[in-house]
Amino acid sequence: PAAVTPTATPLSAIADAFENLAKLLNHGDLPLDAFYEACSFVSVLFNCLGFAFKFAELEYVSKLEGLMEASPACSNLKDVIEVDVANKTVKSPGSYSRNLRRVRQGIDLIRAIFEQLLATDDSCLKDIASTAYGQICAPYHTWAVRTAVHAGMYTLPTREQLFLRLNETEQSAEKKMKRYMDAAKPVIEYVDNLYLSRDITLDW
Ligand code: 1PZ
Repeated sequence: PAAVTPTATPLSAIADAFENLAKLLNHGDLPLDAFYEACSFVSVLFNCLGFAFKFAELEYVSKLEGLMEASPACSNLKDVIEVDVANKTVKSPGSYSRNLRRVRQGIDLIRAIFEQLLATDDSCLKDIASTAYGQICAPYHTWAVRTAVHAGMYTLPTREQLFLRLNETEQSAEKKMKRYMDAAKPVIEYVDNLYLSRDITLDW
């Protein structure tokens, strides 16, 4: 009988993409195109959440596309910061560096959601997602956005439905979520250091 190869699922694609990104970190600056590609895989997660998070997807995608407009002038993420530092536009609405900060918050939010999913077997995603959102994004979001996100939390699927939609079981998802968490961590730290090394604080 032919060897059974495990089917690629959205979660394995996300874990693979971030592991490749983490490997690139060992070779110096992160290329913008590789970062963009890995961050694009995240979009499939939104499809599992339902209509209430459509606005989150549109927001995330628009920040990612805005960041990619820095190419080809900027070939890596360090150049992106350099350009905005030179133009004094690091925190300006819609700037590359601001979009990079927002995308970074998105991939960190997913890391925190996975962390919460692994920490509890709670079947209700509302508490899991609220805790992660409160830690990672809420401090930087306006009252209007926090209110909309809070309302959306009541429409989330159950944990079982989420894994089913991702074509995973509790067991198969666990490994992949851990792989993503391990790979995303150094990538997030790298992005943070791009700002910190230019004396830009991360309180926004
Ligand atoms: C399985 C559990 C799922 C939980 C889902 C939790 C989703 C939280 C969604 C947060 C939506 C925030 C939408 C709007 C944010 C805006 O305030 C900022 C504005 O940035 P500015 O224009 O001031 O520079 N936009 C962003 O931060 C863009 C990225 C937000 C989306 C991150 C979502 C990450 C992935 C969620 C998991 C699928």
